[in-house]
Parts: sequence; structure tokens; C-alpha cells
Amino acid sequence: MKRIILSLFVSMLTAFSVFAASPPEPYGPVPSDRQLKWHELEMYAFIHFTVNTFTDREWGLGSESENIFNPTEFNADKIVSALKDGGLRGVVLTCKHHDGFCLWPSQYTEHSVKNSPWKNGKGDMVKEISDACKKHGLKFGTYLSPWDRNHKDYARPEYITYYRNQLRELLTNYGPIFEMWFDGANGGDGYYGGANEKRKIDNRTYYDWDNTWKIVRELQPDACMFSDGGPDVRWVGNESGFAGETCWATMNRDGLLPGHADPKLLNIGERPGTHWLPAEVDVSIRPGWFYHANQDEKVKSVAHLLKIYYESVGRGANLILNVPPDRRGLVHEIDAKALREWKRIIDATFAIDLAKGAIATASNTRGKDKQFSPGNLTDNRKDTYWATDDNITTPELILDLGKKVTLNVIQIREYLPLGQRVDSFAVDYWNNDKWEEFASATSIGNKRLLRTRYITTSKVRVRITKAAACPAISEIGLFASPAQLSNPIIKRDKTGEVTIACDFVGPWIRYTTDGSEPTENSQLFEKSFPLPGGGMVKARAFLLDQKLQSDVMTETFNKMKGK
Ligand code: FUL
Ligand code: CA
Repeated sequence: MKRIILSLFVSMLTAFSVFAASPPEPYGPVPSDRQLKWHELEMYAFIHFTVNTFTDREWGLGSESENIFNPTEFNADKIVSALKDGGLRGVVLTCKHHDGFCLWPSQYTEHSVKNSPWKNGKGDMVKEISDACKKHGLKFGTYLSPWDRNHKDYARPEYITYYRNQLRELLTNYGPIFEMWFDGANGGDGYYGGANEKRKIDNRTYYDWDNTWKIVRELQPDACMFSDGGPDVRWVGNESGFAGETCWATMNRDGLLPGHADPKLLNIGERPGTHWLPAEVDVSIRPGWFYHANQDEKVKSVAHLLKIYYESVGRGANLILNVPPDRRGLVHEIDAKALREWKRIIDATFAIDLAKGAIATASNTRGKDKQFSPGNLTDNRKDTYWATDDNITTPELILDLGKKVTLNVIQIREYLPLGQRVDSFAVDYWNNDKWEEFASATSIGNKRLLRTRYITTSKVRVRITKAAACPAISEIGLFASPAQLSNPIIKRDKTGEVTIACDFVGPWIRYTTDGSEPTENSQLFEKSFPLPGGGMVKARAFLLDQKLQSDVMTETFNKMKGK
């Protein structure tokens, strides 16, 4: 009897599973587990520190004396706390930059902290920073410059043995390592043990990357390797802090090597590509990668840092923000303050998800059960997602918020284990009894953030306008950044296009081109417009139902040559 009941139960289950929909097939390359973990980090710090900090250079020559390395107040705890207070979730340290000086007492060279006055040669900075990271709950990563302007054997086979020995030291003694950073720079001339000459290498063959990468896999299997061409994480193609507006997490990876890839292509990625190879945006909080006292006034503004955040993390990439310690061996107060304020605004923006509790309805949902329902979009879980039937690639989704709210940030995330599927989407709001589009974008990936002008509405609609396969979206969120009013800035680019923007995105900008004063009825600035023939542009920003308004800003442009 028991048996019969059991087999009945089994056949019922089987019958049920015929109706339960299966998940969509993955589209294109998908991330590895280590890449998925890396995506979760979103932003972390870079620390550039070496003899350059004391010589005021960006690239050390390799001939620097160890005697000059003497940070008087170095404190790993204070450095890591300052970075954590900026919301950064990890640290990648330049254990050895191009000048060859090692921040740890490597057994393979005399050119390191062990021959410096710092802690009488007894110190180990890699250890102190990695320990401080553990203590404060940050991940730790290592940068070991392949180019070494100090080593006598650089450009010869012996140097590769040296490089790999050092790699082993770092990966064995300071783990766990979340990211191994391989720089692509190979400048040529250097000290090279006193030879003072130019040495050329073929960056495709000299480092024998396949075998060097194997060491990382062997010693730190969870570490993602960064370089111009991965193999796990790619350079974004610039050092200014932005991923492409379209930024695929995929690339045709074969043939890409450190120092050997096309920056323009790296910025955008390739679709569908042969490999999951997401972008990492590396940028410094200051003009230089190393600390220079004369750049204290040039620390990036909070508005600039926010723009970087939205154009890196908000375009599906990760952000590695460089914060170089000063000669004391501390994060400078100006940098620390900018970091704190940046975090305060990001936290305030994302503290309340206005989509939480919304009723989500979709034009199509995969299968009949709850597994892929639109409710998965607002459950704050990246492992649940809304998906449509296989043949549905342009569905719509409505979020009914139940009451009027004001928002200016939209967040949308794809379910990465099924690949990057969506090509483009648009967002509408319910305004005066009709839908009005107020934002649109292309690729999504890990996270897409759109900053718009403040809108007040009770309903938001997301339309997937193109997808390579039925979408699998894990989260949608709606947020409002703290309102800040500033005077709009009017600019015209080389092609004659005029853009008008406020430092903090949100206020409505209205403008005129006939010399009249902009009022709340003037043309709304939504996208750039051509003005090659010249003219006068006047603009004014309005905040929250026009109760606050900025000054009127005026720019006069001449007729452009040849236009
Ligand atoms: C570049 C290097 O040459 C810079 O000095 C810096 O380390 C930057 C992150 O990468 O290739
Ligand atoms: Ca979810």
C-alpha cells in the first residue's frame, strides 16, 4: 500500500513538472562563480604607494634609494577605515609599481621595505594592509607590476622567474586575494641594475601569460585576474572613470593580453562575445595615481565622484577608485572628507526603495507558476527573477506604487547566470492620465542606474525595447537622491551640440535660445540640441514643483567655422 501511495505521489510530481516552466536557456557566455562574487563587490579602492610618494613622480625610475621610503605616521588601520567610510568594499595595493620597490620584504630582492628606514627595515606594508582589510571586513587584492625598472634582468628570461617567484610570495602569504591586477604599461627605459638603458620586450610573448596566470589559479582559485584582456576582468579602456553608455560584460577574449587590446572596444565590450569579461573602471580621486601635495586642491568633487559612480557601477562595471596615501602614510583629510560625503549621498539615495511593496504586472510571464513572476523584481533578492516565454523579447512591466512618489533614480539588474540578454529598454511614468517616457538606455548587466530629473507619479512602466533572448530581470528599484539645487552649466561640444547640466542630477532645467528669461513654461532640457550656427542660450534649474529656482545662466556661442 505504502508503495502505491509513493508511486502515485511521484507520478503526480512528474505530471506537475510538465506544467512548471523550466528556466530560460542561458544566452551567450555566462559568468564564472568567481566573477559572480566579484560583481557583488561593485566598488573598492586602489592604493598607489611607493618611492614615488617621496619623489613626487608618477613613474619611478628604478634607481631610487630605499632610504627615501619613510612614511612617518603610516597606519594601515586608519587608511582602511577611511576607505571603508567611503563605502569601498575592498583594497588593491600596488605591492610593486614600475619602479620595482617592494612594499613587502621579498626574499628575492634587496630593493624593498627591508632596506628602508620605515620601521627600521622590519616592516611589511602588504601584511599590515591585508590584516587591516581582514579586521574591517574588506577584501584584499594585489598589484604586481610586470614592468620593473629596477631589476637587472628585466627583458631577459631570468626576470620571468623572478616575477613568478614574487607572485607566489604574494599569493601565498597575504591571501585570500580577491583580485590580481596585471598592469599593461611597459615603457622601455629604466635603471635595470645600473645599466640605464632602453629595453624592449614583446608584450605578447615575453611574460608567457598563460603560464603566469596558472600560478594565480593554483594559489588563489577565487581571485579574479584583471588586465587589458582579463582573463576574468577587463580594463575599461580609459582612466577617467566611465564605462561605455553601452557596456557589454562580454568580449571576444582570445588574443587579448596585458598591454594588448583596443581601448575603444574595451569600453563597450562585444556582443555576444566568446567570454564573460566584465569591465573594471580604474580612476584616481586625484589627477595622479600617487600622492602629490600640489594636487590637494584638485581632489575630485563629490558631484564628480557621483558621476563616476553612476557611469561605472551604474553601467554594470565595477569601480576601483584610487586613493593614494600621503607622505605621512595616511589618507589625506581632503580625500577622506570627499569619500565620506560621497558615501553619505549614495546611502541616502538608496536607503528607501520606492518600488518596494509596489504591485508589479507584466505583459507576459514565463509559465503559470510563481517561479518567474514579476513579484521577483521587488523582493530584494538577486537570485529570483522575472522571465518571459522564450519568444517574448519586448515585454512591458508596470509598477503600481499605490500612491504618488517623487523619484529620480531607476535601478534595473539582470539575472547574470543566464547571460546578458537585454539590448535596450525605456522607462515611462504615468502623468496626466497618459504614459510619458522619461528615461531609456541600452545594456543592463549586473546593475543599470539611470539618473533623471525628479518626477512625481504613482505608476512606472518599464518597456524592454530589444533583447537577444527573453529577458531575465532580477531586480527593479526606484529611488530619490537628496535634492540639491545648483546653477546649470551650459556647454557646446566640437560638433556644435549644446548640453545643459546641474552638478547634481534631478532639478528640471528649462532654457531659451531667443534671449528671453527662462520660466517654468520654457522648453525643458531633455537631450543635447545642435547650435552650430551660434546664438544665446539661457538656462535655469527648478527644484521640486518649481518652488525653488536657480539663477539664470547665459552662454553666447559664435557661429562655428565651416558650419
Ligand atoms: C597604469 C600605470 O602606468 C599607472 O602608473 C597606474 O598604475 C595605472 C593604474 O595603470 O598602466
Ligand atoms: Ca529578485
